[in-house]
Amino acid sequence: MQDQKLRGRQVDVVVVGAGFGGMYMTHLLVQKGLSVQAFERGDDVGGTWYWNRYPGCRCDVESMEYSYKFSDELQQEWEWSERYSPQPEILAYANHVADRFDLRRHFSFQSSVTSAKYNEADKLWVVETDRGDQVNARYLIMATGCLSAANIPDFQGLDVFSGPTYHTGAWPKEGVDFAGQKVAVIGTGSSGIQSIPFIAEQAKHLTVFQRTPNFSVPARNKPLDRGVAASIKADYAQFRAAAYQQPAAFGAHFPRREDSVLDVPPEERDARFEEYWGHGGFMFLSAFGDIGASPETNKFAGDFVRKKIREIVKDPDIAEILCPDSIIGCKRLVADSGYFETFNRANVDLVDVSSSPIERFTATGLEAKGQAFELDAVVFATGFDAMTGALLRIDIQGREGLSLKDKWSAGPRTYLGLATAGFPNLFMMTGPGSPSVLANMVTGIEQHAEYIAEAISWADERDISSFEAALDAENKWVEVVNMRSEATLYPQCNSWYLGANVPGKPRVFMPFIGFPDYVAMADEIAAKGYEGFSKA
Ligand code: N01
Repeated sequence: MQDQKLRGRQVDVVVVGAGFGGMYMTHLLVQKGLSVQAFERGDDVGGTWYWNRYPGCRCDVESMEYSYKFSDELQQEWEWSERYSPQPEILAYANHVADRFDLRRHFSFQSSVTSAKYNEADKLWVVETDRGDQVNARYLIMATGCLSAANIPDFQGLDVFSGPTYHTGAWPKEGVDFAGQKVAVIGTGSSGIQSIPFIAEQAKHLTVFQRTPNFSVPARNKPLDRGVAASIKADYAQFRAAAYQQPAAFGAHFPRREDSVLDVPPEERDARFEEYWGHGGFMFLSAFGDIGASPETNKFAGDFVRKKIREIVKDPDIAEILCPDSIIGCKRLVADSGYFETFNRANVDLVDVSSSPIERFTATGLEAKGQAFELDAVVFATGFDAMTGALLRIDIQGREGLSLKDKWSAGPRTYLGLATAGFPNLFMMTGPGSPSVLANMVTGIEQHAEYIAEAISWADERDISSFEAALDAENKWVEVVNMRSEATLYPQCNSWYLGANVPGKPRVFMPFIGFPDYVAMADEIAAKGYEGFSKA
């Protein structure tokens, strides 16, 4: 952390965030000779992987894919140890990248950006932090992450609970020792499902409060086969290029089937599901081509997982509570390591709070379903104010004092998920309206960073000082994003993709579905002189 406040410093670009997005963005801009001031609220780099240190945290995109491809030296020299990387290893990788490309010198750490206001007369963004910094910049790039604004529901009496509480997305650096404790985990999304088996092993007793059962498939994590890693590295460019053509920018190495369940005889259907279940991870949803679009096929996939849950969980009543009756893949599928098996442990209880919510916290625990639960510690695995939360918690004002919060009061509106009308020279990395959370995040980040850096160079070469999404282009883009989601089953459940997990948040499907199509459309827009952006 630096001691000196930055007052009145002027730079070409302010970048907000030191996750994978902010780091690569900063690297590219500096390489182009632009002056950059970057801010980060944590005390070091890593973003998501800096904050999410909960036990069991690991990536569910495979290691050889969940990494930068911009530097061949980097991808050749780094050795991943497991099929799916654990959080400490990804954080070590982020630190390695920061060291290797000397990125930290551009960042002020422990500095949260509180406001960013566009000064139209000077065509400058005025950016302020909670440390009292004030920096002016021609461009503002928000690399604040899609899942970085923690959501802790407004539980009655939470302030009177005397024990410690933790959010999975803001886990203490020094770790937490639950040995001998009675612990509650609230929430059964990816973070809950990953952490529950580990907390169960450590705690004296664990109570899991589940509002909605979630579909989860085995990750089948294992040590990364060195031969496999070497063969990928022998032609990493080809491996990356194949992934780039996949709908979610990963998973080219295992077949993505195009046929429908309805095209194959029942015995073949089950064998297919079994094969994909055995492979592990998200590829389960690629066992048939229409799992995400056909309710009938989707039900077959869901039935298969429900059958597996009933086989794994010994107590039939608990198994029923754990069986989702929803659309598989509609909420984000989870890849787990021993999640359902955890409910066979004698020290684990499951409480279904789907029909009657947690009533209140007390000094010694919480009350739900008319019952008191004595607790030493509580883990909120309650997710995030996704995609818009990190942006809207900052007071961002564009032309004529228009606030982003007001502009997006009925849901986010962007052009390409990169820019929004009324906010010149503001770019969002992996913003709403871009593939973002429905693609390999690192690949999406690289594509956005390169696109933004090129757009700024292009504008600078033409002495363009104001580069802004045009309203009609934005309106058309929002329609495209909506149309693509409506062709799928995604809008039919209460997922965070729709903002449904945060009370009062407008219900809008936020990500763009289909990475390759997105890249093609974005490239065509650039080739046509950044069509749909107003330039002055
Ligand atoms: O959050 P979530 P997450 N009372 O929103 C429940 C990424 N990620 O942190 O479903 C009781 O999915 C809520 O219930 P419901 C990944 O993209 C990736 O787990 O809303 N419960 C739900 O069960 C993921 O999707 C990785 O009814 C309440 C849970 O809390 C995203 O982050 C690892 C409640 C929140 O689940 C978010 O995952 C971890 C209440 N009042 C995360 N409010 C990997 O790469 C909420 N809940 C592996």
